[in-house]
Amino acid sequence: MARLHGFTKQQVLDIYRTMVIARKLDDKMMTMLKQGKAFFHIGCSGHEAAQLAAAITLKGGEDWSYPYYRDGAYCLGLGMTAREQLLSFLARDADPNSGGRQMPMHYGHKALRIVTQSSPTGTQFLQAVGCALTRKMDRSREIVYVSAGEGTTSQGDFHEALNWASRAKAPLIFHIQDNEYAISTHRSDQTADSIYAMVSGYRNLSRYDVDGTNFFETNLAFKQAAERARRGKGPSVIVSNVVRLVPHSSSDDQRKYRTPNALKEDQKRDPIHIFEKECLEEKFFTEGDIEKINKEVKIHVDQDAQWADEQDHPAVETALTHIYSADGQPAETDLVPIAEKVVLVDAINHALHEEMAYNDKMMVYGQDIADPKGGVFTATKGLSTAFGTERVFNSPLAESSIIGTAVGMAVTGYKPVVEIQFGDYIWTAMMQLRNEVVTMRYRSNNAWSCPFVIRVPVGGYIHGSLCHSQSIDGYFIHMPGIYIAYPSTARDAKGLLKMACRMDDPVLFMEHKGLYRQGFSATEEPDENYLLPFGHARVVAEGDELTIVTWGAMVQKSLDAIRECDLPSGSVEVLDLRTLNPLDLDSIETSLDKTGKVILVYEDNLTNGPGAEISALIVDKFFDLLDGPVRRVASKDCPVPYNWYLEEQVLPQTADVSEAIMELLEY
Ligand SMILES: Cc1ncc(C[n+]2csc(CCOP(=O)(O)OP(=O)(O)O)c2C)c(N)n1
Ligand SMILES: [Mg+2]
Repeated sequence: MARLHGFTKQQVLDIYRTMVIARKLDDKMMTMLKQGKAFFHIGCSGHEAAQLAAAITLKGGEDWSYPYYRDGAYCLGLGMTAREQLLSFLARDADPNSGGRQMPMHYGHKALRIVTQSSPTGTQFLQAVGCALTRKMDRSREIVYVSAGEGTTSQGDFHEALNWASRAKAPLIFHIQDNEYAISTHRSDQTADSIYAMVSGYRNLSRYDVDGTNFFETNLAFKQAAERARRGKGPSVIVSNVVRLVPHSSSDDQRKYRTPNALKEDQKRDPIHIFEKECLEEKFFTEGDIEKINKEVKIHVDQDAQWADEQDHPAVETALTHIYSADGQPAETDLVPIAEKVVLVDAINHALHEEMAYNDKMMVYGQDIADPKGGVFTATKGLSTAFGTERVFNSPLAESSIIGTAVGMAVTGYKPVVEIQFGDYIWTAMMQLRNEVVTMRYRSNNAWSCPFVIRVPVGGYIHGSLCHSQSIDGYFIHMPGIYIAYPSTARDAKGLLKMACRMDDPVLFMEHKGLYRQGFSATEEPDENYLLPFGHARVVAEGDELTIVTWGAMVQKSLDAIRECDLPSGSVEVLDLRTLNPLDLDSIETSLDKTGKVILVYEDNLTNGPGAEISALIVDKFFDLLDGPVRRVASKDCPVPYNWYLEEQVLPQTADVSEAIMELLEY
């Protein structure tokens, strides 16, 4: 049978038809947008050949894909239907990409293993690395596709991903679709050289620079890269040089920054015409085939668009569903002590050992966490020796890498329990956290989730200065989609961490550095079966005149303050919240019902800190129970200085709490 570059006539016709569907969908959607049926469109016109060259190399449903917003033709090539793309465009309930929750062209399809994509340029890279790492661990032949435009290679995540993928020989293909423009910014303003030149210097990384308007040339590169990845030889970068035949998006007008001539030149490189020309010359198709396919596709796209337009919108009652898993958490188990005393950091270490033994999909990584050091605070000591360096290892010194790869691992069913060495350095991972981790379940309408645990030492009182003393509570309680624990005792730390490892959603697990080895935080050690549910405060001291709501290192400060006040016993009640999400408002209500007065004591700084929110909730919900103003004792709105006399002025001290107690009692 005659073949063109190894393709049969039927295959060539199918590829052509898919390119035409992609093009006609762009046209149709723009028309519908102008009719007011939708609000956003971002097209793949000009990128079709490169994307299909990639798509036919991967197996939808077996291999994994992290496409970007311009990958419409890629998704069609993998098996997504025109109807599914139209449902997304019109934000309908049945849209498998996001159920209408995300803007159009934010692809995601569980059955095809297209992992839900968010909007930031570049966050997909590190997740794809994480996904590829577990594919390798599973000894599978599955490979991972990740794609972006050339402008996006300026993001740090891209370079972090190249580094980790190359180091680990991850089975991954990076597809950089270089249309020379990032919105209006030309490539020459992005990079010193070509993208191909820029990605040199990584061992194990293959590079290809292809004419992305030529399907056959691009496909050859993908075949080689896929074969290499499947044989465990490592990742590849394929830079396909394409043209953007449409403005950046429906909100853009490229005539403002490109000349009519330049736009005309791009039309000459239309990949569909190039494909038609070669197939006609090689007598693989006739003009009649082209005409017939174009006509048929137009009719189908019109019909599909009408069908999609008739489908239901999501029910308004569902607007708040799937922020968290509906499965809840396991119940509390009895506490059976196995040792009389354990310090908090050792309780954490033991919890990790037990959970690693319990769940063979659990992995632990972060900076310096492997033996012989076992973490800068020794929380992870012994783990890499006990469980091997495939499951417990040092990560590169890059927080976005740690969180991004964890997301990618978690979607494949693994349970990363990662460490960010200091809360003060979590900020380089903030894009992953804010726009990926916490939104994944919601934005995919419950199709995808990334349950994993982020352990992070936080807090001051250790003369750690501005960047080893920070409290991060306030930033994280602001974000729906992540559970937050902050234990003050060894017992609670063990029970909550073990629970976190078994939960179905992401968890931020804060550990106060100053409590790690404190005698007052040491407790009896619960056995391996102990699980402590989130959302249950602990009554640390009972009282009926005033309630202190607190957590972390402030629990002991509050107890010390009560002692300093020299009050009759039973005056002040202390609630240790233990988790900041969920918040145990019931326990606060019960306590306030007795005392009528409340002080919130917390280490984060005052303004917009967690106490502001809790205080607002109390005033809103329990106003009738209050006999005085809601008071806050917190850090000053100031960085934490190194000099210990200055440090004392900024962080809340026992005397600050006792003063507040006396004042409020007298109110
Ligand atoms: C982190 C981030 N910054 C800015 C944006 C806004 N933005 C969306 S697409 C884009 C240009 C991307 O260009 P390129 O990577 O070349 O891809 P192309 O659109 O050309 O295919 C920008 C700046 C964003 N989505 N995310
Ligand atoms: Mg571009």
